[in-house]
Amino acid sequence: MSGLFTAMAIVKATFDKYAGKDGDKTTLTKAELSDLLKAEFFEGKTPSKAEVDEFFKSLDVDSDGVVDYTEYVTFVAALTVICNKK
Ligand SMILES: [Ca+2]
Repeated sequence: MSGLFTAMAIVKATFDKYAGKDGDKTTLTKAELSDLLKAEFFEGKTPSKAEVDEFFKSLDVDSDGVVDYTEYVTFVAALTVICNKK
């Protein structure tokens, strides 16, 4: 298994882990995104409501109130570009 494939599997598994919390595995709600950010990006610290709102707004491209897998993957890809620039 290549490193890139492993990375993609992790990206997908992370989405599934948080998206399934409310019974709908296809989308992330704001509460689920908050949990994901807290565990995966803020290392256990709770992000502020303003930070969650800002993340959610930038992820929810079509403004339907939930983040679907395509929107989430777009976000991860953007993060990868940012990391590459550093
Ligand atoms: Ca959306």
